[in-house]
Amino acid sequence: MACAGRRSACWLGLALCAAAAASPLVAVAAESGSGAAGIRLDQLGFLPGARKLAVVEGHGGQSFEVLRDGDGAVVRSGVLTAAAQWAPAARPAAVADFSALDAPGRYRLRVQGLAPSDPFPVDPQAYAGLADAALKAFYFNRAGTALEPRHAGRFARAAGHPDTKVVIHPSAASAARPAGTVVAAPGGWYDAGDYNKYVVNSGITTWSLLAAYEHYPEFFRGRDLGIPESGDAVPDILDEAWWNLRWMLAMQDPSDGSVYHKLTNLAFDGELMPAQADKPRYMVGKGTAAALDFAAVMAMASRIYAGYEAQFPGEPARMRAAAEAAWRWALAHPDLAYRQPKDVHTGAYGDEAFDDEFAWAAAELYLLTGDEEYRLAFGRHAADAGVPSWAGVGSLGWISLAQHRGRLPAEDRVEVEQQLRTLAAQLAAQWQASPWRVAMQAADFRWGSNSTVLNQALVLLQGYRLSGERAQLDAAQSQLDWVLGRNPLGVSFVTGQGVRTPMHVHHRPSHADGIDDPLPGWLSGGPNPGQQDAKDCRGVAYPSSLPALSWLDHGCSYASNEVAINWNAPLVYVAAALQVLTPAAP
Ligand code: 9MR
Repeated sequence: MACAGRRSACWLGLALCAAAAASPLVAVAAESGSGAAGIRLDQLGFLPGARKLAVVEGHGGQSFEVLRDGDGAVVRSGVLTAAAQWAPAARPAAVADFSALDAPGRYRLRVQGLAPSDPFPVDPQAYAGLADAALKAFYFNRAGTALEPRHAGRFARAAGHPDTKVVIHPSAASAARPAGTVVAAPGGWYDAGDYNKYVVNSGITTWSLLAAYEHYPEFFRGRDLGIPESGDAVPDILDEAWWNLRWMLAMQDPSDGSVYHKLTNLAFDGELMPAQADKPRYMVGKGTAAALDFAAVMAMASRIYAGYEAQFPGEPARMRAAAEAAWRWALAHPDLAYRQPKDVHTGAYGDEAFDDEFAWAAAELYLLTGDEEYRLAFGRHAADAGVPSWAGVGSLGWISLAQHRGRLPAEDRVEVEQQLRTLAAQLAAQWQASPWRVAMQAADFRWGSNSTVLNQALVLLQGYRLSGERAQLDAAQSQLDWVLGRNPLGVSFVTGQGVRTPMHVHHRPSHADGIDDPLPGWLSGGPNPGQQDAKDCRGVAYPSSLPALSWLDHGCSYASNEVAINWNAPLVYVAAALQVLTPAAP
């Protein structure tokens, strides 16, 4: 991936500009990396009934106090757990539990010998604004449309990437559409910090948003995101998802049901605004993963938008037909991996194993059609549930089946519940055993680690919904806490949400718009000791190579500080789910 410093002044001389570009945040990280003591907690605070934990790092204290912000009155006190070493950050950590604090207000934590914590609220709507912002971020990544001031405010911009003249690349040619054919596939979301559009990653992303709606419809029905469709008869989350679904439909070759792998440039765009980035665009590759992810999403969307037939006339049927055609194509091409052509240098999203995609698509098609063929296919392809990722989508099928378990034969219902409950129990045990109270293990810190944190939470929430076991809800809360500041860097990883937030995400419009603040509501990828961007970040040192500290708030750092739609989608899910599921009282 191409990389550049965030500001144009940094574009040419990363080594020279490193010191100037290092935000206060990097200074905080470096200090933390050297073993600074401190109190880390969720910078957006807590719902009154939530489990409320903070972590005290690198300190021998035994007790803590909760102060009311403002007059400093001590409203609670408690005992810290014994400090224990946590390998991913190699620092001792002790836990403060102040769950009984349930009166709405603003507070700080105090431990003798340390600076008081950031102020934090206890608020019955603690995560509603977060869910809105994380969803609005998708609007900010809409391709092929101008963002108007009344929806985008100071982030308004001209349209780019119309994608009305997309060239079929030789890797995607068919008899009906030979290489060089020009087709249209406008709309959709830019994938991430780059301006390309990838079907595989759109798959899990769109599922996560549609699942959020399907699981918590009341929460989403009432919300006004300030997008162009706000105020119509459709929940904004479904309007936003439709922006991408309409594009995805155009990614299918109508002659045979196959699906293009991606719509991209040959190489990544420079650090330009969309309207300035006008390189030719291509349909690149076809494959089993794209076809099955497409089939799964279209089947799910057909089921959900059937409730809005009046607003989307004919679309549920069109999506069903598209899903079935893609499924049939995949049956005939069950093992076609995407291979990056030599002249193409954009993201690969390559996958070699397709049982999980088959299982997911079969689950969604079964729920849509009730056809035994799909139930049997699910049984043939499904493996034990795991934490979802763009390459590992089998659990999305388990979760959709669980949502509709009342319609399943009894023995299937038992199996579906058991799969998700077993995985959630395992994650809750990891959470309980961790000195940081987070389910993440050292090996989980890879590219996009913050999305792993949130997808673990998403699974924990399924366990809680099925079993009512409070520890699973508490563990999910802790995972969100991690992303919002209860981590060894003391950073809330969501732009604009919290006290110390990323300022230099790898995101082209955030670089190129000339506005200091990044686009709001975006989750930074998170600590990644792989540091695959080191060659593009010359002169800008990561603060640490430890798994949980290996993060760099610099525009060069696509491996730790990019944003991506598949990382934001579980943030929307988890924020909404905790807002809905957390009991009113502790
Ligand atoms: O999220 C992807 C990560 O799992 C891979 O390790 C990485 C390298 O292949 O690519 C990530 O996806 C990127 C995609 O290829 C292009 N758009 C930006 C994505 C996030 O960095």
